[in-house]
This record gives sequence, structure tokens and C-alpha cells, in this order.
Amino acid sequence: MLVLKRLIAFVATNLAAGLMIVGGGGLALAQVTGPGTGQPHPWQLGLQAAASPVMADVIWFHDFLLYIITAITLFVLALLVIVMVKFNAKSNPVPSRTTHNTMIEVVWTVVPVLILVAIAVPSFRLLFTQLKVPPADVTIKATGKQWFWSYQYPDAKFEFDSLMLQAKDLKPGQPRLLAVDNEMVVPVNKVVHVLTAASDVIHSFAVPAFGIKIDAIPGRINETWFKAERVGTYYGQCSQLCGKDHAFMPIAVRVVTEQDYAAWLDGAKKRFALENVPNPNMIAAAGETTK
Ligand SMILES: [Cu+2]
Repeated sequence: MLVLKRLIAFVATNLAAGLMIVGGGGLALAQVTGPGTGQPHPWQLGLQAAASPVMADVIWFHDFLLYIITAITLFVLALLVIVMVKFNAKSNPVPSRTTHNTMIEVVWTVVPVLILVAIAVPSFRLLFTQLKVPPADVTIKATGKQWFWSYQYPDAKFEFDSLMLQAKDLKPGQPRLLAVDNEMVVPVNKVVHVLTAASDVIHSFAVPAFGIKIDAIPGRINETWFKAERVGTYYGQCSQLCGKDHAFMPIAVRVVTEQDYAAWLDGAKKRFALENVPNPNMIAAAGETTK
């Protein structure tokens, strides 16, 4: 009974969201269905609401493709129905012997090319935005380990581990399987340059609300960036199968105001200081030359 109820609810939500898309109210699917809390929610449909300009572009591109694919599907369906109704053996007993039609052949070559160009332009623009890191305000190195993340703030010279909270340790409001003991903290509206690496196997650093997902590979450093536009906590997960606890190494990013960030940074420097701990993984701080 519950399954049936949920199924009906699911179909109804789908239909409503679908109608909104077809209606073209300019509403992104994610905003229609997501509460914008930086985490997935039960019966979620579509992408998580955007908290960074890149994710806003990703959602726009997703919706844009949905319009195109819907139009193409409906067009092909209409053609199939016409063929089935008008040209079946009963209603069209003597088939035409036409084999070529230059006009139609030009059209069915040129139109798909134009559609692909229309898709390629925003697609490449989005790729370039994602790949070109703007001048960074904060640099953080995220290291994937079996099975947790370590965050290093090279400019402030500290590093800490971030482990998933067990169900019994959750405080009210903290999501199960996503909340961690030490969140990665970043200031709002600042460009955060994320460097990723791994110490054992390949992991992947992904936070859907920021539109970032990048492999963390042992022995090399990958980079990506995000600019969080809203204060809050945003969750992601390791997105590369990395062993038995792959599902239990969540990413939690707490976006705070600049003042709160400065205060946190002061405290964190004392708590996680590396000064006396020789750390071979420490990367050269910005502005410092590597010896
Ligand atoms: Cu992993």
C-alpha cells in the first residue's frame, strides 16, 4: 500500500515538474523540487539547487538540453505515428517508389548540425568556466584517504582530517551519512581553489551544489574551483569507487561569512597547527618558493 502511495506521489510530482518544464515558466527543475539545503532529500527529482555560478550554469544547460531532447522526441514520435497511420498496408496499398529527395536530405543533414552547434556553444563555454580557475582567495588541498578526507590550508599552514559522524553522534539537523566531525570551512562569495590528491587509491571530490567533481589521484594534483554564493552547509560524497567504505567518506563544506571565516581560521590554526609536525605532504604555501 505504501509503495503504491509513493508510486502515485512520484508520478504526480514527475507530471507536475514535467508540465512546469513544458510550460516554460523559466523555472529550473532543481529549484522546483530541491529545498536548497545543500544535500539530497527523499524523493528528490532533478539536481540539487545551485549554490555557485558554475552550478547555476550546469542547471541551465541541463534544462536547455531537456527542452531540445523533448522537442526531438515528440517530433520523432509524431513522424512514427504519421507513418503508422497513413502508410500502413491497409490505408496505403500501393507504396510510392520515391527513393531520393534532395531537399529533405539537405534539411535532415543541416538541421541536426545546427542543433549540435547550438548545444556545443554553451557546452564549451561551461567547460571553460569550470576549467579556468579565477584568481583564488582561498586555496585548499583535499586529500582522499581510505576512508576519509584531509583538508589542508597551505596558506595558513594547517591540515586536519574529516571523518563521517556515526549515527549515535549526530546532533539534531545533521544528516546521517553526510555530516562529519571537522567540516571544510570556506568564506562566502570568495573563489576557493581546490587541489585534490589521494594517499592510497583514486577517490573523487564532488559537491553537487557547487557543480564540482574531480578525481583525487595518488601522486598527482588535480584542481578545480568554486564560489559559494550562500552561507550554509553543503554536502558531497566521494564519487570514485575506492574500497569498502567508499560510501562513508562524505564531504561537508561549511560556507560562512568573512568574519566567521577569520575567526574560524584563527582557532583552526591553533588546533591543527603543523609547525612542529614534519609533514612530507605539505605543499608549498602560496608565495613561498619550493626548495
Ligand atoms: Cu573515496
